[in-house]
Parts: sequence; structure tokens; C-alpha cells
Amino acid sequence: MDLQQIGWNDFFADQCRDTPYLPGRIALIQRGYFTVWMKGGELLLPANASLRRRGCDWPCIGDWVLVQEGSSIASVLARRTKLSRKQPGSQVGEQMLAANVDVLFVVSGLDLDYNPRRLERYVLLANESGARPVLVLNKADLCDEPSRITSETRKISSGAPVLAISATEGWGVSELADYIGPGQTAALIGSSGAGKSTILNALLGAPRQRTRQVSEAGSRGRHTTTQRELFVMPDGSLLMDLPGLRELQLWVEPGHIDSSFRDIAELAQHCRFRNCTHDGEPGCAVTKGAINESRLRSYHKLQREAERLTWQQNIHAALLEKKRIKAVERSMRARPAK
Ligand SMILES: Nc1nc2c(ncn2[C@@H]2O[C@H](COP(=O)(O)OP(=O)(O)O)[C@@H](O)[C@H]2O)c(=O)[nH]1
Ligand SMILES: [Mg+2]
Ligand SMILES: [Zn+2]
Repeated sequence: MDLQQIGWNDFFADQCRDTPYLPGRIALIQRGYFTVWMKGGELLLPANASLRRRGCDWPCIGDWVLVQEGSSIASVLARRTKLSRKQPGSQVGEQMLAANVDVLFVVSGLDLDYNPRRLERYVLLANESGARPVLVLNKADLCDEPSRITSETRKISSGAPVLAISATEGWGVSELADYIGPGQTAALIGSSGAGKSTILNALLGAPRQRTRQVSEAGSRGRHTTTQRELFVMPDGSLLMDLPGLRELQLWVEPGHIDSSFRDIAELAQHCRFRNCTHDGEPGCAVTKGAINESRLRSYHKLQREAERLTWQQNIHAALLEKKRIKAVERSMRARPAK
């Protein structure tokens, strides 16, 4: 396996000039074991237990890692892009979804699944990760007016391309390939049942990823894709299918929201106050007349969510610091005075 073909470049090479260990890429994670693609082929390895002790990153799909004597993963190389969310529930930590993704295909079905507010959240997730978002409106065969929804979606995509396709009928699917080239990595993300595995199989030209049978109950259901796997596509690009997410809490800085709401950011240049929050201030240009009302509500909601996250992170950091000081004090007391 040629490393360049699986995404290797100078960014990673620069990080391992003086190491005796060999680099490899995580292509599949299953039951605590990692399938690592390497120059000589692939290995099935555990992660080195000391990674957690040393406070190092835990390997994730798409990561480049260093392999110690063919026996375990010794470290994870710095990530070029980082697709992550806040840990579900009330925990205040980052949860990696995928690493080193260049293009993120955000898939939603043009059936009951379509939800512009959720798409905004995905656009933010992608922009924060460093990957380029492409919005894929699948199941266009089930929709009476795919072109109207496509142009509506373009208004909220902040410049991200929007494609309407039908994975089962096979139309539009090949256009996805225009956004990725050999050695580049893409990921499919979106609700369970949106058609991610069907798209992956269509691009692969072979049924490699299990898809869900349509249930009579509706178009939403349990997900079948629980493992994360990287596939080499016939054109030399790399594609992974991510499991459907039930919850997508942001892991994003408040100052980064505006770049995913370009229309609002552009209007904001005409607000009277530079620090206008667009929440009823005098001379605000981001009015309900100028911008779709539910999009504006969504913007405020995401802004609040990001601010709350920063606040939680600060409290969390302060608690850790307090713990650390206590431990130092304890060890000083334990040491006999000379
Ligand atoms: N009508 C229609 N059904 C589709 C399309 N793409 C996928 N499906 C169906 O939607 C269901 C869920 O697809 P799947 O690929 O498993 O979704 P995933 O959970 O996102 O991986 C399957 O029954 C697919 O056959 C499409 O373009 N049109
Ligand atoms: Mg799937
Ligand atoms: Zn304003």
C-alpha cells in the first residue's frame, strides 16, 4: 500500500522525522481493535495502554498513528482536521467522530428527514472541523420539488455546494466524486436512514456496507451502521460512513458561528453597534424582515449553546485546577520538613 494513496502528506511526515516507529492509518475500529493500513499491508492492533496514562489522544477512524514494533499503537499524530462533538448528555468533553477528513458529505433524505435547522448544525460541525461541507439531499425521487428545496438549502449553506441525488435510482451520485480526488478523504454523515450506506455502496460499485430495509413505520428507524470503516473508492479517493447520530451537541467556539451563517454575518456589517447581538438592539440590520425568522432563532440558539459550552469548559478547567492545587498541597504536607 502506497501511503500517499491513503492520504499521507508532508503534514504527517513532518511529525515523524526522528522516530523508529512506522506510520499507519486507522481504517476500521471493531471491539477495541484497530485495523491499521501500513506500507506493507494491514495489521490488526490494540492501542498501547499507556496512551491514556500519558494523556495522549485515543485513536479514531482516519487517524495517522505510529506503530510500535508491529505490536501496538504507540501514538496518534496531530490531526489535520477534527470532526468532533460534545460528549452526549451533561459531560463536558470532546468526542472525536473522525479525523483527517477533507470533505464532509452531509446527507439528509428529502422525506421526513429533511430539516434545515439540523443542516445548519452540520454545516457548523464541518466548518469547525476544517473539512469542506457538501450538502447532499438524497431520496430526491421521493420529493415533488427537489429543485425548490435545493435552492432553499443553498440559501442556508454558507457557500457549501448542495446536490440533490437519488442513491437508489442512481442519479446524481457520481457528482459526489467531483468533490474528492485520489488520496483525499471524505466522510458521510447524517441521520440514520438518510441513505449514507446506500450512497457508499453506489460509489463503490459493490454492496460493502449493510443498509437498512425500509420499515413500514416510516422513514426513520434504528441504525445499522455501528462500525466506522474507511474504504478505498475505485477513483482512488477514500470514503467513510459514520453511524447516525442521535444527538449532535456542538463542540465549537462562539466566535466561529458567524462563518457558518454568512448571510447573517453580511447583514451584521450594517448594524449600528459593532458588538450587536441581533437581538432587538437599535439600528440592528439583522431583522426578521431581512432574514428567515426560524433561521435567526436557530442562529441565536446555536450561539447560546456555544456560549454555554465555553462557560462549562471554564468551570471544568477551574475544578481541575483546584484539584491539582489540593494534590500539591497534600504532597507538601506529607513531605517531612527539614
Ligand atoms: N427512495 C429512496 N430510498 C433510498 C434512497 N437512498 C437510500 N434509500 C433507502 O433508505 C433506507 C436507508 O438507507 P441506508 O443507506 O441504510 O441509510 P443510512 O442509515 O444513512 O446508512 C434503505 O432502505 C435505502 O434503500 C434514495 O435515494 N431513494
Ligand atoms: Mg448506514
Ligand atoms: Zn445586529
